[in-house]
Amino acid sequence: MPRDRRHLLRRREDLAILHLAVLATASLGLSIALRAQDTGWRANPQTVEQTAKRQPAFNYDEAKVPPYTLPDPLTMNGTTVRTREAWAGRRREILELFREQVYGRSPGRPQPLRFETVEDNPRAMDGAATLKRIAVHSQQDGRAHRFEVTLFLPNARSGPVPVFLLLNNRPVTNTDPTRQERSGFWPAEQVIARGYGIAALQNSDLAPDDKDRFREGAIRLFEGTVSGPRARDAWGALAAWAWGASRAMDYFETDRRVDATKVAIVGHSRGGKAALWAGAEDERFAIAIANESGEGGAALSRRVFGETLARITSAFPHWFADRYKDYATRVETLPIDQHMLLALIAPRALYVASADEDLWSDPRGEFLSQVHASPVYALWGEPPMRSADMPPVDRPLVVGRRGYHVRTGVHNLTPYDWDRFADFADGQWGKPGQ
Ligand code: GTR
Repeated sequence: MPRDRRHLLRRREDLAILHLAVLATASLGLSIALRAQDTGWRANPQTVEQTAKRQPAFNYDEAKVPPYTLPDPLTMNGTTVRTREAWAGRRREILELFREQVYGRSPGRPQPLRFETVEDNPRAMDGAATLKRIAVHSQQDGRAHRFEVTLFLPNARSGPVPVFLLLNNRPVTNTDPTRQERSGFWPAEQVIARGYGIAALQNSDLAPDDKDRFREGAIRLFEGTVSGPRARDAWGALAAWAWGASRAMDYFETDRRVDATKVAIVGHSRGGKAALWAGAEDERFAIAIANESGEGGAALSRRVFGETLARITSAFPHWFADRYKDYATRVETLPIDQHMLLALIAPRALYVASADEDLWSDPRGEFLSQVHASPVYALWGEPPMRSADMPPVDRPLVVGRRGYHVRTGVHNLTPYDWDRFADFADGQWGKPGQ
């Protein structure tokens, strides 16, 4: 790796801000320097104090983040990739590393795969939307698996429409197709009013979120059993949820009312981790959106702040390939870090979101993944996100095909977040017409 590049990757984000401040002091005077320093997000000291008190075993002090060196997404075996063509090969290697070491290897599309329309109601939401409930039937070696996709399409638009697909990790009532229950977690009316389709699948239908039962869905379909030893790179629950997203995409490709070239995969927290993996594995997703995805999602693993690899692999071993836990106490030996997961989305659009009080997910670490994925996006002439660009709360930042915001409040997926996702999609695809 060239020296200047290593230096860039090693330098700490606060140093970058300091650097900016020093430059500004030299050229423009102290007041601007102070302003430059003040603009970006900083955790509220009270939140830091309270969080640290609640979880004394974890680091919440920015000053105590030890220096770390990230692997360079563009460099492999001493060779640095400089073109999009060469990136295709490097991308395959990185994808392989994530399969082997982190999320496990997913099977592809099952044969046969069949879609059944369980409900088709053109007068849903008081006539504002068409509701479709689709059962996705998979078969493998005489075994069968079924899950449902709930899809609302805006009646105000004709022709194929772009769709947001949520991997729902919360109770199924959050995505109630009858709309008797409504939830800010999946504000379907709001998204329909913006001219987009909105869909959801229930993660637990693909893999129950339980370390003893996670094989009882799509994994059993392929492996034929829910017990006994497995390969160390066998797929975990996150990959099974992402696999479900790809099967929903298989359906979208058959529905003339859906523009399958404009599907955004969305997830919150553990669902956000899975959404990123779905976006990495399946290049048909045009936008990937990870809300407060934290450790194992957008947050850099080597940055010791909030949740750690050791904690996540012991609390949720079923989310990952078994091999991932080998890095619990030696995260610096991982051949990848999460900025490289984000880089796998390139050149497609990518939105990362954090919440001000959700320090467990490490907002700055989530933003820095975007920063360090920049050299890969640059292969398409995309402008960089720089560490000094971290915006303050509630001030979304959009740089070319990438976006980021840190919202006021706690760990959750909210109507505010959805409105920003729709803004971002408007910017990428143009505002939906009628
Ligand atoms: C936490 C977990 C996080 C995040 C979160 C969630 O307990 O440590 O990584 O996934 O759950 O999904 O809400």
